[in-house]
Amino acid sequence: MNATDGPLMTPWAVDIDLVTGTMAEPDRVLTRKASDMRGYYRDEAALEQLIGQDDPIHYEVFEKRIPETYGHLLLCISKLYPGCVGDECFMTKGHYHTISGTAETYLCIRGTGYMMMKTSDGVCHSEAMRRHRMVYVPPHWAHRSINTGDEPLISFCVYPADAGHNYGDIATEGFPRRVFIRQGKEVIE
Ligand code: S6P
Ligand code: ZN
Repeated sequence: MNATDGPLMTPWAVDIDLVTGTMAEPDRVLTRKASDMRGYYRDEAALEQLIGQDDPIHYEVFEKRIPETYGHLLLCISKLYPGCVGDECFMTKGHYHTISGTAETYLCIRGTGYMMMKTSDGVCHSEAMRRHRMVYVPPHWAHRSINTGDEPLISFCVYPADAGHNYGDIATEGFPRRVFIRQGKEVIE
């Protein structure tokens, strides 16, 4: 396959505020609320309580419109709000890429937390996320962001445009480790 297949794209640029973590004029905003997260947290009753209160936004993904085809790169801002379900920190659903052999970079712009990663044979690895730290998610690793702080955890992500998202396997398998805040301290178990 040739990366120049298809119509020639005109070069373009986007402004990203590295202090606030805001992308100017995104083409698409994906929003996940507490009610989209059923099945992901340990304390299901606490999640239902949260949904019943005001069903808060867990995270938003701000994207530019880019063809999801070989040769292009997708870029987005991932904004994960602070909070807990029971004592478990807010997190993204997490996914493998559908083309599992594709990597991803996460440059953390703001906030603190973890990138939790796992392979299909159950090996787990986490990397701390904090401002100005870049996490490299290698091919074949499922990945989930977890916010342990009290401000949004914001990252700038770049990955192959044809990678795709496989949520189904993680929805079934889960991750071997979860992150909690207990008595003001992080607990990973
Ligand atoms: C895409 C990249 C991020 C996530 C976003 C939300 O490959 O990893 O943009 O989509 O952080 O997470 P999730 O697991 O719900 O897609
Ligand atoms: Zn990804």
